[in-house]
Amino acid sequence: MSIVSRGFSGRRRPGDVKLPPGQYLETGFPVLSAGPTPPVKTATWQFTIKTELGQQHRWDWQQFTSLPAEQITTDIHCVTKWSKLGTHWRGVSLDTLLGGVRTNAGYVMARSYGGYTTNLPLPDLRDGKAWVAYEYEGAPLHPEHGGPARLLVPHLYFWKSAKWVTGLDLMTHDQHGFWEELGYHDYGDPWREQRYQGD
Ligand SMILES: Nc1nc2c(c(=O)[nH]1)N[C@H]1C(S)=C(S)[C@@H](COP(=O)(O)O)O[C@H]1N2
Ligand SMILES: [Mo]
Repeated sequence: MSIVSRGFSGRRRPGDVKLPPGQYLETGFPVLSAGPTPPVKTATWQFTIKTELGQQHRWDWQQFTSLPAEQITTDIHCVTKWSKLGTHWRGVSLDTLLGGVRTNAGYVMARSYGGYTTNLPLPDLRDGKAWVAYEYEGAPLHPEHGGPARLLVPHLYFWKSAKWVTGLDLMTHDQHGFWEELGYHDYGDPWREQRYQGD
């Protein structure tokens, strides 16, 4: 048995924060959008999971917000090098949304209102690792940050967390989304500093 001290409380203090390589600590919440904020109304909002066989699973806002939701506390890491620690969200787990979906797909293309896309391996959306989030710090998600709802996949760089998400297309073969097509990394693990293709 060791008698090494584990710190005062186990809580993180500014001095012992561990950030992924090349990242700095951000206390604000920068807005990063490749285009204008699309107007998305909850009255017409839809979220659709489409399987590789073309089967569609669709929720409107009422149905979506009636699903069991979770509180998420997580760090987020943007490829432009800011990281934000301990952010609080409320959202529906992708495990819940994928629960009734039969698929053999290995990949997903997330699609957003406004046309943004980003690709992810399907396993990265399962097992408590990803949500469709609709609250941030106790308030409805602000439109600039992806409201009414955005993907939240905090273990990957934040460009994978599609704002204004409206669907997931399940794919048997990987394809590039918007930033991936422009040279960003296919996977985007901040701890392995996978910023660009080839990293
Ligand atoms: N639809 C959409 N989602 C998007 C983006 C975007 O331009 N459009 N930018 C991505 C990038 S590069 C980042 S860092 C985060 C920024 O989220 P924020 O504006 O809430 O900080 O959203 C990601 N999701
Ligand atoms: Mo980003």
